[in-house]
Amino acid sequence: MPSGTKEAEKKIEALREEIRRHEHLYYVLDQPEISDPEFDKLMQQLQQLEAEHPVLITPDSPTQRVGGKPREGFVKVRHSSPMLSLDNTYNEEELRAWERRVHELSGRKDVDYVCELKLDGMSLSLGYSGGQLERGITRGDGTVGEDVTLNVRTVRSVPLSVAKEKLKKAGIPADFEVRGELLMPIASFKRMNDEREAKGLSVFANPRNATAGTVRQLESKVTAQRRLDYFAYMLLQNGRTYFDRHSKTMDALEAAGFKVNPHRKLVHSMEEVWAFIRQWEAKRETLPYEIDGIVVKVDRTALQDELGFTGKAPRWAIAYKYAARAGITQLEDIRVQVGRTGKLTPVAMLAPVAIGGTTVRNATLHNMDEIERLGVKIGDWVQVERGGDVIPKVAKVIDDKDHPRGTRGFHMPQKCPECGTPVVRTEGEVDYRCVNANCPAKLRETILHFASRGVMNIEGMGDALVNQLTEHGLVKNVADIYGLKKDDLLRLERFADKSAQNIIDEIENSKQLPLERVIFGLGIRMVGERTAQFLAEHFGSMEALEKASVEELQDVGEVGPKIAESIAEFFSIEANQELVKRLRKAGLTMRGEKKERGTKLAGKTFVLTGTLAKYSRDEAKKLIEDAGGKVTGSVSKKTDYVVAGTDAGSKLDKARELGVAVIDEGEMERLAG
Ligand code: 0OX
Repeated sequence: MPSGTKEAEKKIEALREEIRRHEHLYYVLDQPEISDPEFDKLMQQLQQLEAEHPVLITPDSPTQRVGGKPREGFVKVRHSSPMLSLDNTYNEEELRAWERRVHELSGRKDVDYVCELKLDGMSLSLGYSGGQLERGITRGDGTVGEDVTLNVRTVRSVPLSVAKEKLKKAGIPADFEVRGELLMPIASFKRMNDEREAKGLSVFANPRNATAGTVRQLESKVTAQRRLDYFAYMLLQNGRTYFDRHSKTMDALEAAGFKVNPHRKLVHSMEEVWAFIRQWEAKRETLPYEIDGIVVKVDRTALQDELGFTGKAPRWAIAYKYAARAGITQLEDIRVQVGRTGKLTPVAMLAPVAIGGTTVRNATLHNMDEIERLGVKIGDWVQVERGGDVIPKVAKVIDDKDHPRGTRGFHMPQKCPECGTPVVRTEGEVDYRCVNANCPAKLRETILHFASRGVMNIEGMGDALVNQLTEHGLVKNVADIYGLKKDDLLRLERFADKSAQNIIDEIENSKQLPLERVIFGLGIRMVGERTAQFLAEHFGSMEALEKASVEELQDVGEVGPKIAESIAEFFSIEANQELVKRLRKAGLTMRGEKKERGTKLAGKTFVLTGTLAKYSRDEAKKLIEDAGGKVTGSVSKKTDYVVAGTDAGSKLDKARELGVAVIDEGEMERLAG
């Protein structure tokens, strides 16, 4: 080993330990001690050191969570012992019957139980050897599952390795298997669906489906972005339960650094079990993930073994399922709602039905694809579900002799239900949209966006004011904001002289904000903050932007064909042209500094893959774009260069397949000058 390497090795290992500690604090205990940027800095330091000493990279390094995709899909693997599922009970009587059977079969009445939340995800086995994570396997049919190791490694609450001392302290052997529940927290689920929707992709129906879909997709980088979580609840050695009590297993797993659900309780009677069930029925909505019931387990392993199992479920554990928050009702009509971006969402108008304590009158049908998937017609009886704080949705059509089918099919309207402008569906996209900037339904959301902090920054123009302004017809589009007088505001409810003047001042000040803010404020679909900035820099004026053709728009680094079309479409509409004209007249900034980006890479398209040593993704992107190049996400024949760092995945394979030039970051720097 060269001198200095020993030194580096020490430094690297210390850094890894520190990062692992912070990962544990953040992802397992939910008690971070440092900020995200501080954590990122540690990771960057480690990445840098590892890039300088690639021989020192080990698979359990925190930098090695994401790693390409399995070459031949998911391999089938036999479980060490069957992965059992749970029998369900739905009421107190059934639960008592289960207890009676436990008493009868064991010949004793003083049985200890552990109550746990029944997490609504999918069960997953983790194999560790010498303290290192070797394999993640799905349940499959219980006997044979699929090897999803590469994806499981991206789940931050799953330890890639557990230190020997830690295992020893927890009383766990070096070779062991953990079983538990993989799930997607509600917030991750919502964010993912929002992103998919924005991209015109189909949405997942619930977090459980999303979990299964995520762990079974091939690209581990995608799994990493989706933020799954894992709770451990079983510890095995050679397929057998290791500790003599389940409660000990849970404590030991926790001590070893696994995430174990804190909402568990060792109890000594069915009364206590019942109290736990009642308590969580009321509190389930407060959890950041979905549960569908409570699991009750016999605590003593010896007793578990005595009780054994039937078919696929143990006799020593039972699930108590909460009444599904679902109801059956008739679909009276389907109406169409228009959002800020003009997206048309079909909404089910239902005969009122009580679900989990609230009366549900409408539910989302997401989009036309979903309506087709459900095969739903107006007049149908449908099952409506309400999960977490997710909006109610139509889950399925009921089709039996008591529930005759409806007859009226639904079609998306050809004109916007609010303003009559013809509706547009871009090829290859799921959603239909109204593209009229003055559409009243879009108005409220559009004004809020325009006035918000990162945009025109009109402080005080929030929900309450915008509601009043639109209701009174004072603001019919964003240009009307600049015609508002203090008197107009004073006539509104609860408006004092001082606050009215403040708003007028805020409006006046917003005129000074740069061109990119105005472009962003227009709310052109697919034009976010960054794209707006690129457009402003490239065209230098609103006028030039308005006149740009779809081809010219694509000369801008960030802009692909879809965005270009969306922009051109926006400016082709007369109402939008009129709007810009009025904003100009009101004195908003319509010119900006044209920033000449370099031309060394003009017309060249790059794809970045793997981890670069000197640059973050964003930095590399900026370097290329500043030199006039363009960075896209996927490799095609049109790609000029693939910049590959360490751990480059499928994009590298694709580049080789297509004969696209593969370069390293040094070469990238050289090209960019
Ligand atoms: C859950 C959950 C699932 C152990 C033997 C049969 C079922 N969804 O939260 N399964 C189990 O236990 C296995 N426990 C749980 N908490």
